[in-house]
Amino acid sequence: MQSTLFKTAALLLAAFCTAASAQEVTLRLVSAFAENAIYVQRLQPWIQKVNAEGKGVLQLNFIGGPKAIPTFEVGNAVKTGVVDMALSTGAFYTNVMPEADFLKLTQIPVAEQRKNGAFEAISKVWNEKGNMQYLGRMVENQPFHIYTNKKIDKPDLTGLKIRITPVYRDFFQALNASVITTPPGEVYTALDRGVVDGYGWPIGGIFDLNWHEKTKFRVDPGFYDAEVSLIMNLPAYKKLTDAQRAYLEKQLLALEAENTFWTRYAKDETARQEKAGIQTISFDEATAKGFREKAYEVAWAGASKQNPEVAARFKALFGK
Ligand code: 173
Ligand code: 173
Repeated sequence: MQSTLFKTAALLLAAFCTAASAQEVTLRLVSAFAENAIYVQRLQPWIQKVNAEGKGVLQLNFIGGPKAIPTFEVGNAVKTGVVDMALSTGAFYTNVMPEADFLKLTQIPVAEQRKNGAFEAISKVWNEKGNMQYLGRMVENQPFHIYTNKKIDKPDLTGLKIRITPVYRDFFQALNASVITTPPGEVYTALDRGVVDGYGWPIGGIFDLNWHEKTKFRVDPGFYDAEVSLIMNLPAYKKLTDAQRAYLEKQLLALEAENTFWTRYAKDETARQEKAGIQTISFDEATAKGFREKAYEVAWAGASKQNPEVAARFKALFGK
């Protein structure tokens, strides 16, 4: 009698647990940037918050950085559902869709992109071409720069070997550089061995992997805006319940609301570079203006070549 009661209770408990866990989903998340990169450092507390507040609804399981999945393979892992979610920049998954790299060309904050239709336009392309949901952008106000060990006195990289990703390719080639694509994890070694004379990177983050030890100059002004976003496998996203999707959305908006950090960080990192002895190379006003204009011109021309229809749609929505 007692054992029957026990069995019934155990069965009921098991059924309850199944029902409860059907409402809680655990998503596997990787990062295309190494775990000590600033972007991942800032993602960690958010993951903890999502998990603390999302008990019984949604949990995130952070798998790791490029050691788990190499930087340039993260996009495909999301597309095919090997992982559910990733922190990446579009330049790392142009192998999935060349349009991914267009996001560096936004000149308005993500909050505004959500209002003016840009975010929706991006989402549509990510759904259709990447089998992905574009979730949210966690980095903005981080312009890219040229960092070099050879002094230049005009915007001309003739004779310089520069480490790039797709972000910089068209522009640096237009400046006559010879270019080598590497993930961030290989930059230090490339500098150390003299394989490259310099590299492209945003204003912040060069201290995270000690690149400052191998960097003499930063070229001003910066150009574009580093885009680092969360992306998700589309079938996994569609499988979420309404409550799970709403919860995720709420947390993504909270993450984006923290983006005011980046303006301050850009200022701090600029000062830190100066303190570390990195000299600024700058041009006269007209040359600087031409340099920035050329950066955008060349990039939009490249985008139009990749996908004229999407480039035109984005360009109309990404500008100030
Ligand atoms: O892959 C990396 O090594 C990486 O993303 C990175 C970049 C800068 C600082 C630290 C890590
Ligand atoms: O690796 C890179 O230089 C790059 O493309 C990038 C993009 C966004 C943020 C940081 C780096």
